[in-house]
Amino acid sequence: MCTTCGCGPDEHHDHDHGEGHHHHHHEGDPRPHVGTKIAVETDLLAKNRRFAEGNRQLFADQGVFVLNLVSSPGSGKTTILERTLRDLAGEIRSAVIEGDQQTDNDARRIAAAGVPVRQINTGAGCHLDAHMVGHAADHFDLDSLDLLFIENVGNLVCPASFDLGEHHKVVVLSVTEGEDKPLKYPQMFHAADVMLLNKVDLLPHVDFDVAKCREMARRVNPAITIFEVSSRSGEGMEAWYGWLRERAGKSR
Ligand SMILES: Nc1nc2c(ncn2[C@@H]2O[C@H](COP(=O)(O)OP(=O)(O)O)[C@@H](O)[C@H]2O)c(=O)[nH]1
Ligand SMILES: [Mg+2]
Repeated sequence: MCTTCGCGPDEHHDHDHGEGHHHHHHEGDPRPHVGTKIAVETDLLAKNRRFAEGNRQLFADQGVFVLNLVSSPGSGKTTILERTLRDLAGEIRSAVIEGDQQTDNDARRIAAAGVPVRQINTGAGCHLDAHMVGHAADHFDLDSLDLLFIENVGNLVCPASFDLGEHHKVVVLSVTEGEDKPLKYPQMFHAADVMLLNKVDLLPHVDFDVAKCREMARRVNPAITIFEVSSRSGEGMEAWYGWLRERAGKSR
């Protein structure tokens, strides 16, 4: 969880990092004591975990494989989804939950790919939580789905702490972001089981050391599965689809 904003599952607070009015704090002292903060965080995460367990049970009962896509903004989560959904259409029955602070731009892109989609706008919130996802999932006929993607809010920090009841977190890192991100955001790369190294079509134009990046990702998470992909050229996507096919698709 983000220890600066103390973000939690039910808080839709405005917080700013400058001249800040912390509406949700006590008068006088604008910040809670550290001990209070830790207690609040523990409570929020415990509550989230209970909702996540509910989701996990629901997904298991309905036989749907659920992936939580996380990354910084612009790494290519939506583009990867668009291509994956088009390429696997007629083979794996999929749906998408789209998380963003504002707009339904991504939901419209997914809908254009012919797949059922629900948008969650988090407002000031910097991550999806299990309660929001449970409500969004209610809108699908889960029993008729093989695969549910959740595109999280673009943020390499806070979504790492929030279990949504998914089977795996899939972290997307693009080659324009620098190979050191796994070491800078270790919680996220530790929480993810898969890393999609995206935009490899741009490698000739950027200083990005793929071998170093793999090594850094493995340093924080020795078991992480890595695919090098381009959702633009399609390079490497087949290996990712193979991984998906092995896990989703109860119809076959
Ligand atoms: N060159 C290149 N651009 C990409 C690739 N994947 C995504 N993009 C571009 O990166 C930008 C952000 O992509 P988007 O999917 O919206 O990222 P998101 O914020 O993580 O959902 C868009 O302009 C995409 O066209 C890729 O594999 N190669
Ligand atoms: Mg997106």
